Amino acid sequence: RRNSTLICVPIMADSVDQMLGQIRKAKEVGGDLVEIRLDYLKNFSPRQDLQFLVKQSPLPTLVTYRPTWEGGQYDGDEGKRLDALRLAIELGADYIDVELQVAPEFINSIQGKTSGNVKIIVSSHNYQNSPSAEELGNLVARIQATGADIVKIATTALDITDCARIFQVLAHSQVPTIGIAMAERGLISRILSAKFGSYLTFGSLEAGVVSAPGQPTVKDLLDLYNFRQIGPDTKVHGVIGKPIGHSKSPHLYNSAFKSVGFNGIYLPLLVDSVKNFLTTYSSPDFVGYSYTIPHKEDGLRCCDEIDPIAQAIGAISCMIRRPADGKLMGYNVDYLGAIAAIEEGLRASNGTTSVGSPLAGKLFVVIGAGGAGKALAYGGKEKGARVVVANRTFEKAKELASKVGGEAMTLAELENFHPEDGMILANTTSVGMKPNIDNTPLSKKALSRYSLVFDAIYTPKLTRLLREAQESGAIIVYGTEMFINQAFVQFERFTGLPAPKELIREVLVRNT
Ligand code: SKM
Repeated sequence: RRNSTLICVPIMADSVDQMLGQIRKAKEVGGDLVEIRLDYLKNFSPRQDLQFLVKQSPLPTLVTYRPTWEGGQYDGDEGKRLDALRLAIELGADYIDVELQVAPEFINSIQGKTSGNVKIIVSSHNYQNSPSAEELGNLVARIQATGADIVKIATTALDITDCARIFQVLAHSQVPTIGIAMAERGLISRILSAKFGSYLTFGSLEAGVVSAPGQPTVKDLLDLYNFRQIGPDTKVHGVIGKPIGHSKSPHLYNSAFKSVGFNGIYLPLLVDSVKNFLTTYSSPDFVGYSYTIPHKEDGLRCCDEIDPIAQAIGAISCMIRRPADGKLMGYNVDYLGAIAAIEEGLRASNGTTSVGSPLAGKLFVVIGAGGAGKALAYGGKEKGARVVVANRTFEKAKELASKVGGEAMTLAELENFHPEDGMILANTTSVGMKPNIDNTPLSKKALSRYSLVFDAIYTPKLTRLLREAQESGAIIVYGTEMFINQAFVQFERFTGLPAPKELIREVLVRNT
C-alpha cells in the first residue's frame, strides 16, 4: 500500500566525491532519487563531473543547475549553464530541472535531440509568498505550455493556509506535478504531498542542511510521518499551537496510528489564526486536532459544539470533526491527566490510599491563566482544593480566580506568598520550555514553601522549575505524566480504538 510520491534528496557539496558520498547515504536512508545541485560544485568540469555522477549514482538522478536569479548559487554565463543541462541529458540523467523563464527556448533547443528517456521538470520558485489560486493556475498553464514532462511549483508559505492552494494545484493538475510551499509554515505541504499526489517531495539528509527552507529529513518523512503509507484517503490530524516544533505529539500519534493500522497522519500545525486554519481546511479528511499553547481558548471559540467540561473550563485540548455532519466538537482532556498525576504524587508521598482526593482542602497555586491554567484551576476546584491563580497579567488571574472561587495575585506577589505549609504548585505557562530552558516562573527561594510542584511543560522533562523544586525538598510531578494521560484519551477519540498505552509510553521515553 505504498503511494507513488517519490522522495528526492538534494545533494549539495563542493566536490563530486563528496556528492557521491551523499548520494550513497541518500540511498541508505531510503531516498528514491537524488537532485544533483551543480550550482554548489566548486571547479565544475561539466563533461567529466556529470559523467562521473550520473554513472556512479546508485539512485536515479535529477540534475539541477540553479542560477542566482532563481534562488540558486550559479551566477555565471547563461549559455554555459544551459549547455551543462543539455550535457546531463546526453549523459543519461533521468530528470533535469529547468526554470520556467528559460524553459521555452531550452526545450526548443533539445527538440528531437533527446534519447526520450529524460524527463524535463520545468520549475517556478517564489521566495516571497504564495500567489492566489488563480495566479497559480495560470502559472501551471504556462509551465504546461512549454512542453514540460513535469510541472514544479514552489511558493513560500507565510501562513499555514497557503499550503491549501498548493494542494489545490496538485489535486487539479492533469500532468505530473510537484507542488511545495516552502518555509516553516509550509511543512505540511511537503508531507501531505503524498496524499495529494505530488510527483515527488524533497527530504534532506541532515536536519537543517536543506536546499530550500522547511525541508524535513528523509528520516522524519519515513519514520516520523510514515510517508509511504500516506494516501488519498489518509485522515489528517495534528497539534495546533505556536510555537509547535517542540511537541512530541506527532511522534506519539503517528507511531500509535501505525501500530494499530489506522489510516491517519498527525502533523505539527504552526497556526497563526485558528479560525483561518479551520475555515481553510474544512474538507471531511481533516478530522482531528490537539490544541496547545496559546490556542486552547481560541479553539473553543471555533467549535460548533462544546463538551460541558470544556465549556466550564473555557478552553479545549481536543477537537474532532463529527463524521455524520462535519461539525467540530471540542473537548478538554487536560485537567483529568494533570490532576490524576498530581493526586498520584501526593498519595505516593503520604503513603495513603484514601478514597477522597488528597487535593481536598489543600492550597493549590496555579501559575498562568491561559488554556492549561484554566483546566488546572477547574480541576483543583473540582477536587475541593482552595485555588490561587498567579499570572503576569493580574486581570486575567482575577478573571480565572473568580470563576473557580479562588484568590488572584501577580507573579511578583507569589514570590512572598506563604500563608501555610504544604502548598501545591502547578506551572501552566511556557516559561522554561525548550528552547528557553534556563527560564523559570518562580524563584528557587519561593519554591521551598511547597510540598509538591507540578510543571505542565514536558520538553524538557526536568525543567529548571522542577529541578529547583526537587533541590528544595518538594515532591515533583513531571509534565510527561499529564501529557501521556491526555494522549491516551485523545487517541481513543481520534481512532475509536483503545490506546496502545505501552507503545505510547515507550515513544515518549525515547523522545524526551
Ligand atoms: O494538551 C496537550 C495537547 O493535546 C498536545 C500538547 C503537545 O503536543 O505538546 C501539549 C498539551 O497542550
